[in-house]
This record gives sequence, C-alpha cells and structure tokens, in this order.
Amino acid sequence: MAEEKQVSSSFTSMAGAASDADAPEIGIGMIGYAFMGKAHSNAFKKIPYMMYPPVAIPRLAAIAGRNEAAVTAAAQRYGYERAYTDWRDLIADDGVQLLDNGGPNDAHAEPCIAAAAAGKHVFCEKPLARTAEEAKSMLDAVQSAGVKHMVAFNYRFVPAIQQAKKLIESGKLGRIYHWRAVYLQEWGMDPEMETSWRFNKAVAGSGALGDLGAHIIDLARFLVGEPKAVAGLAQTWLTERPDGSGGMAKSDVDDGFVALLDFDNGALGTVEATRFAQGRKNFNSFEINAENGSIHFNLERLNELNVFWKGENPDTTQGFHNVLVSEAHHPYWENWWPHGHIIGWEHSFVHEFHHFFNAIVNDADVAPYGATFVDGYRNAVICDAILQSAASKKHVDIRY
Ligand code: SOE
Repeated sequence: MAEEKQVSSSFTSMAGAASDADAPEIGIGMIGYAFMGKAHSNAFKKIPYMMYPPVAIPRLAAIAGRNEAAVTAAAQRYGYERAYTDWRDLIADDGVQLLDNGGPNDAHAEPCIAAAAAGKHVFCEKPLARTAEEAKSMLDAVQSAGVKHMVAFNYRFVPAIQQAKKLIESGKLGRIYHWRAVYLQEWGMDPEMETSWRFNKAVAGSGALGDLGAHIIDLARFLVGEPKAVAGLAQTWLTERPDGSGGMAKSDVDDGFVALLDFDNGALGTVEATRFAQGRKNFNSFEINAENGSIHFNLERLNELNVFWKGENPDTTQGFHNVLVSEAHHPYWENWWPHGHIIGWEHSFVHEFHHFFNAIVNDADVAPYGATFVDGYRNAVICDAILQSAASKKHVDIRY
C-alpha cells in the first residue's frame, strides 16, 4: 500500500489532498545531520500536522553523513529509516524520491547531479555551489533530468518578507530607488575558536559572502530585480585559526564584505555581510526606499514589517508603522495560530518544504516565490563577481 502512495519522479497530479490519509508520500534522503539537518528534519516532521491537510507526507527514508556514530544517532533522533556513511547508497535507495542536500558546500555538486540523473527531485542548501561554474553544472543536470529543483533561500518564506513582496507586486510601493541590506553575525571573531569548513575556501568557496551575503543577494533579486553590475570589497581579518590539534590552519575566505549593486531597473543597492559584527547575533535586515513609501525588515523581529507611506497626515499618522504580520490572511498564517501568537525562524523551513512538496505533487512551479537552481546559479554569478571586483578594484558586469 505504501508503495502505491509514494510519488515517483513522474508527477502525480492531485487537486490537493483531502486529508493526510489521501496525501502521497515523498521519500526524503537527507545529506547532513548538523544545523541544517536539524532544521530540515524538524520541518519534515511538522508539515503533516501543521500544513494541514498536507499536500504530501514526507517519509524520512534515509540520512547520510561521514561519521557513522553521528549519522546513526541522527537517524534515531529524527526517525530516518536508514543511515548511510556514503551518499551514493542514499541516492541508490529506492525509498528516496527527493534528495535534500544539507552538507558542506563542497558536497553539494556531486550528490545533487547524481540524484538528478537518478530521477530524484533535488533540494540543496545555499549557497548552491562554491563557484558559478560549479552551480551551472548543477543547473544543467537538473534541467536535463526534468526533475524539480529548489535552493534553500528560506527567508523568502518568512511571512513578513512574502508580505513585502505582495506590497511590491501590487504596485502600492511604486518605483524602487534603494535596496540596503546587511547580514551581521559575530561568531567569527574569536581567535581561539577552532576553525571549521566555513573558513576553508576549497570547501566553502567563500566566507561571509556565500554564507550570509548569498541570502541578502537572493532577497535583492526576489524583491527588487536583477543587478547588471557590482563593485565590492572584502577582507580576511583572521588569516589562520586553531586547527583543534594544537596547530593553526589557514583561513582563506572573506570574514566580511561590502558591495554595491547597480540594478537593471535603475535602483541602487548596497549589501554587506560579516562574522565580525560584535553584538549582532543573526541580524539580517533590509530597507527598501520607493516612490510611495519605504519598507524595513529585521530577521531578529521576523513577524514585524516596518512600513512608511507617503502622504499620511504629518500630525497624526505619518512615520514608520510596525505591522505585525500574523493575521489569518497573511502568507502561511492560516496554518498557525490566532494573530499575535508569533512564529519563528524554524517556520520558514516548514513553509519552504511545503512549497516544494506542492510543486512535486501537483507539478506546480517552484519559481517565482521559491528559489530554483536558476536562482542559485545567478546568485553564484553575483558572488563570484563581487570577489572579482574586490580583487580588481573595478566594477564587474553581471552576465548569466
Ligand atoms: C551561518 O551561521 C548561518 O547558519 C547560515 O549558514 C544560514 O544560512 C543563516 O540562515 C544563519 O546563519
């Protein structure tokens, strides 16, 4: 019976499930069991009873990771049926219809390309790849395989950010003049902290740029438009870090960067990300200044959207208004609680996977609200161009 319900790579179009008993299963193969393995597994387990009636039931078929003890423990903790230390076994597992790649950046390309070739749908954490060239090879693979593909730019699925998108799409904001975004964290500043893969260019591709900058570059494309040129600066303040066995390891990625975005629609943008902003924990914040008003968002207050509207009474109502995005009609809120009972960072992953499952089960488009491998590739082109500009001290045109 279970087999009949599993969704293969060919699409089973459904009008949407009447109840979870009708919803088809999608077998999940998860690579990685650390931070994103935890965030994604949490989302898979919540979807059947919170995005109700579910469009699909994620079946936790398999999880893969290099350390046998750790991946076995993760399988037990989250409820994956099988644990592998070789991702190739996961790809070969017939119970897997969807590869979810939450591994380090150097482990994105090969498994995603192999999964697509095996007819599996592919979901990959950001950044899609270490370079634009590597990202393009992944895009080509999923397009020629005809599978659904998505990149985990999860902030597109924060209700307040989708509300900002709707205000822009409605025309209410009018022409956009400025995009101004920062993604600030502090955790990279301790010279005594043991290094990680995120500081090794060969594994990560870049530092704050691909890890944090990729998010605000994606939001710039999602909310404002396409940059036609960039100019950037980048710095590595700690060039070596403790390797955990008494020695020091080279750190050859950007600790922080700043960049200018010259949008093809005439808007001007600035983006800045760092792991050296003392006091900032996960401060992803942007402001849009437009013809009819301005919008400001802060991830650390993610249920709120601050909006300013031109023409309000200067004595009674002008000024930025703090809109609590939690009404039943607000994006995704029909699934949660009465207004004001706020949600959190983890819920962006619940919404994101619900969106992907719907695309798979009902053959719907992932774009434009979800990020596909096209978005992952274009993001990589822009990140490469920022590093190229930082090296050449020249503006760099963006060509996809
Ligand atoms: C880095 O610490 C990090 O975990 C990023 O990798 C995530 O994408 C971001 O959402 C939170 O910070």
